[in-house]
Amino acid sequence: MQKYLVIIPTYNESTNINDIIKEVFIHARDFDIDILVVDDKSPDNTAQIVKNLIKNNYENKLFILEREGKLGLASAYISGFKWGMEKNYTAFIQMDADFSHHPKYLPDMLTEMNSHDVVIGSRYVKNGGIKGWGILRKLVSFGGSLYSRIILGIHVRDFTGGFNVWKKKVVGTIKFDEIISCGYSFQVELKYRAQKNGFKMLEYPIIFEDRIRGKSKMSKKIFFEAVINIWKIKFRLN
Ligand SMILES: Nc1nc2c(ncn2[C@@H]2O[C@H](COP(=O)(O)OP(=O)(O)OP(=O)(O)O)[C@@H](O)[C@H]2O)c(=O)[nH]1
Ligand SMILES: [Mg+2]
Repeated sequence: MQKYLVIIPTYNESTNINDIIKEVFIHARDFDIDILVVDDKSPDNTAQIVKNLIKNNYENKLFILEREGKLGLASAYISGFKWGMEKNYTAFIQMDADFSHHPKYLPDMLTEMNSHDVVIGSRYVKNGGIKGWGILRKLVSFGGSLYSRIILGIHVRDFTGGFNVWKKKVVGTIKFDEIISCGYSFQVELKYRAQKNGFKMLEYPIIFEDRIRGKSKMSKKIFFEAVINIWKIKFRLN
């Protein structure tokens, strides 16, 4: 029996976290699934909401890793992967807390894992797309994937997306100590490493919807870090 771990990093997601957890369990009810929330000491008490859910609804199904402060998306995922690798999970799902990655896609994405090592929730394949973003944000995102694709010379259409499923054996090949990225280029780096290691990848179409509640953590600093890191990924990983 396959056992999956959904890893949800959070920073100030108190308006979303309760609903996203419930919806994940509802949509993925035909799968054996646990959720790990990795919270970076959110000042809005996201962690407390999760702890109440653990106590009242989802003991032994829902878990929380509480970190000392806002340490970034990449290290949140690395902590989550490390936590899960020591346990008996067959695959890991990365997703945001803000409903941009809708849990309704989980059953189909998990079914595809029967014949693939990595499934990427992809906005840039047929039937995929984005709702609610202005032209600038769309350009930044699509440009980011195109930029990564050209520089790294690898054919992944949605390089920057953060809704992905990874088999344990794929995560097992990633040396966490050597990860270059801190923020959003982490997604690019993981996909590049997996592709170079010859794993079987599928881009499954998703409609990404802009968050309705809570605030984005995307900043200019994070954006420029990603632009530079793609070059580091190219030269250090060859
Ligand atoms: N633990 C942790 N989670 C983070 C950090 N930065 C962002 N997140 C979470 O990572 C997910 C993605 O962040 P978002 O702010 O939605 O970023 P985004 O999706 O690129 O931007 P928007 O589309 O504008 O929402 C969300 O669940 C955030 O709460 C961080 O430093 N630490
Ligand atoms: Mg988001």
